[in-house]
Amino acid sequence: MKKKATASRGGRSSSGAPGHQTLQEILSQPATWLETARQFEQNPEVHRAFQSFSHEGPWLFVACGSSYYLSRTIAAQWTGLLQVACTAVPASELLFAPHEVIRRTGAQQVVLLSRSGKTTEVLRAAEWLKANEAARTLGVTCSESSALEGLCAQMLKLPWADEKSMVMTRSFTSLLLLFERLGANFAGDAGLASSLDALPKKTTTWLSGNADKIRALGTKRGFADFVFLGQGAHYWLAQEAALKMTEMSSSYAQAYHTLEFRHGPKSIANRETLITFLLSDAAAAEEMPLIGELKKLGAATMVVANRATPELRRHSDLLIELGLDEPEYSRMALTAIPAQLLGLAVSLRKGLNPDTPKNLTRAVVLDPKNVEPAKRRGA
Ligand code: F1P
Repeated sequence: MKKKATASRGGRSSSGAPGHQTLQEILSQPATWLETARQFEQNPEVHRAFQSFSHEGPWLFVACGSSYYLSRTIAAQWTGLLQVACTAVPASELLFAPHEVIRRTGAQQVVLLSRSGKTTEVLRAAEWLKANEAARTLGVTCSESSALEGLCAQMLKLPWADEKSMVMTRSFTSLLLLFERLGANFAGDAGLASSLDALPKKTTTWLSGNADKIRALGTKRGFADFVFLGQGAHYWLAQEAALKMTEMSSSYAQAYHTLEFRHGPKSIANRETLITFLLSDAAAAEEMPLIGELKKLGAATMVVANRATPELRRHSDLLIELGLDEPEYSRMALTAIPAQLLGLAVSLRKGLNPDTPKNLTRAVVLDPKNVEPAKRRGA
């Protein structure tokens, strides 16, 4: 039998067993969300950060990696919730085509989102915006102090949501929930705000009934590659899920709009492929037949749905039911958790350590001598 790779290949996390830190951070999400809600309600710093921003748009989010997919998820929700133009770009896009991005988005309010507050591309984007007085800027980070602070008009910090591990898990969902709360406030949607209040307790119950099932799927069977599918805002959670799987387990993972998968990528479906569906209320009826089609091609399927149906049970190797009465927006943070647990399990099965993934660092900080200083318009 092939000798199992030793965990030492991935290095040991400071807290002992490989993946221990990441697992604790994943399981701490309900408590972290409660603290986020408390801070949103009671912390004057949080209120001050938002005071000079209006619910009128257009809004632009600028970020990298998981923070970019988080920004896209928020922007997709706010466009519907606030009925304003709201989008997100990778920081590098603003760097290399600033006038095109500002003109295309009409952005007057820009959120620069960086867990570390150290990512060079985000800092350079903030420098350009400041040098060109291009928009009102809000820096958002989980670091107590960072270079981002001096570059933005307002700062919002969530240190309680930061991770020690490399990959973003609770910081991703806590930031998402904070902006969902802000969106609910801006929209005067008390129903959404109260449904967000219910989430931490329901997620604690959900974790006790589902975390082990998801980890078992990733532990028991080896897969050559992973696909994550979603429509609308769920597409951006699918992108984040694919990034989690790649970061934690050094596996091949791709994300598509669910129905786009038929238009070519479907050719990879086989026994060694695990395809995860993040079903959305709007598209579920049309996404459902694709699950059966891919099962017929031999692929394994994990389906994350709010409510189970006999048909979903029939076509899912693992059907994960959220089971919440809350509106879809407030289910998004919970929808992000299955991929976090799956990535952790696959990483450990491969003898890696998701606390300290291969080739990666917590933030991409580039050597200053290779970085162009921000230029003023026409300079
Ligand atoms: C952005 C980021 C992370 C990624 C990795 C490298 O970091 O791309 O999303 O998981 O940690 O950095 P940040 O700007 O949000 O700190």
